[in-house]
Amino acid sequence: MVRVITYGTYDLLHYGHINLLKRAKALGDYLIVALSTDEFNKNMKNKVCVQNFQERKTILESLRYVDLVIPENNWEQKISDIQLYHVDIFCMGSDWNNKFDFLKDYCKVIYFPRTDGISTTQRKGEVIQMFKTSNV
Ligand code: C2G
Repeated sequence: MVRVITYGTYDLLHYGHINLLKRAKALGDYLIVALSTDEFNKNMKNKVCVQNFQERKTILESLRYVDLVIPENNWEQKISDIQLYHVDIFCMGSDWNNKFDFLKDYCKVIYFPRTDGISTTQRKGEVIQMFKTSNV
């Protein structure tokens, strides 16, 4: 069984996220997503999520591509995660190109081209704009 892991916030899930998860799962048989906790997002990633950890976890667990969701609490847990879950392949989108090459000592490292034209930040802006221009 080839085990794959990837990390992220996955707030306001969109097709860029799905493209990543689909390709990640296609690398092997079992996909683990290490999902950034609310504390990690707030304190270390300077991200404020629309959806809390439990909501984002529930959504990811419902996807056909995802087999297990674990918490991402800090930047330093990747090596221990890879060892603990016997991971064969680590993958991320290309906005993280080369940032995790140090993991090559522990497993295969793959960066997928990021999906253009979509981001959670863009989605937030679109919703704000909608409310500004409509009279809802
Ligand atoms: N992604 C993508 N295309 C997009 C948007 C995101 O391929 N248009 C990918 C990212 O490259 C990442 C994953 O989807 O691999 C999740 O994206 P985010 O939720 O933005 O994750 P991020 O904040 O980059 O957290 O330790 C690593 C961090 O937790 C990664």
